[in-house]
Amino acid sequence: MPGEGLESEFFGCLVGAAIGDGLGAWREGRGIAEIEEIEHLGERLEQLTYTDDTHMTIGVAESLIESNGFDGEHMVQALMRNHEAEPWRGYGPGPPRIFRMIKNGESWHSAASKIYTGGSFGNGAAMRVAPIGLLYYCNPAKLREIAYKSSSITHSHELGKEGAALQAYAVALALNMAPGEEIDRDAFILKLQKFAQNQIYREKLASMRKLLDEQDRQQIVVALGNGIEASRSVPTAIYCFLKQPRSYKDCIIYAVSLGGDTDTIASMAGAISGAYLGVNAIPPMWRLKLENRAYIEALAEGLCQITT
Ligand code: F2R
Ligand code: MG
Ligand code: MG
Repeated sequence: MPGEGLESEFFGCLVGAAIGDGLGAWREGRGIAEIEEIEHLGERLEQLTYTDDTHMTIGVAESLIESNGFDGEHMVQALMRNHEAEPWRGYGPGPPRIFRMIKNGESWHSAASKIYTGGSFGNGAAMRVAPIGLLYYCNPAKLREIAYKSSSITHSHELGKEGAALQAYAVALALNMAPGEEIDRDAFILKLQKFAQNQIYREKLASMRKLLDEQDRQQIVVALGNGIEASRSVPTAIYCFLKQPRSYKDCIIYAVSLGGDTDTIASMAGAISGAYLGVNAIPPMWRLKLENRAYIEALAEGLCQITT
């Protein structure tokens, strides 16, 4: 187990994302819940079993490590191999269709644009992008380039790619702050606003400032969303982190309490919170229950090694 510093934050990011996924999976597709109900859920579950969010994050991390950076062809193969081994992880409809097309001879460069109108704007690229936020945390231009390229394997719509880039950048911003450093939430939002290239995301980020003191969770869902679309879940995940920046546990419980795409929103919020606070801020009760934790930590270590 790492002490403090960068390695702890890499571990915190990947473990934090997987725990958010494993807890949120129990409420995916359901409505807003009482905070106490989610606290109780986190206590009574014996194992935190992850879903497609973490399964695909693992594929992205494996590929980055094995390729010592981004290699599109390699990442496609890693994502396809993992899906083939465990197709029951609750994948969205799009990626398995794309994997089938590629298996049948379609180029991975064009397959994603053949589903939906203009490609997918689902949150499937954003939910797996944390390793890219970690690896390129010092270089926002490269981070955007690789977030876009990795998204376009399955999510070629502008909103899908931009959601992934924003989520990766939020992870990078969190990693760049010291855990003990008081977070300036307005400055954090402003950096994201400047980075965002799409008006929908810019407007959501702008509205986030006024919502930081809002207590009515229904109002948060109305304003930011809790859906499967990247534009209705990435800003919400960033908001959950900013709502509870000093406590990983409170951040995750808040995210799951919002209902909707809870595994994905809690996973993305957990990646940001874990990158900021480090792995030691994650309750041991949850860490010990996480399925495949040793492997996820080994991937975090591998990413840290190729970054530094
Ligand atoms: N699949 C799920 N949850 C369903 C239930 C799981 C259940 N518990 C189980 O165990 O089986 N969750 C996962 O899917 C989400 C990520 O989805 P992804 O990878 O983005 O999929 P897709 O198909 O690309 O997009 C999702 C939906 O968005 C709509 N959509 C996207 N682009 C569109 C476009 N251009 N036009 C119209 N609609 C578009 C479609 O409805 C897609 O199906 C995560 O929540 C993950 O946890
Ligand atoms: Mg999922
Ligand atoms: Mg989900």
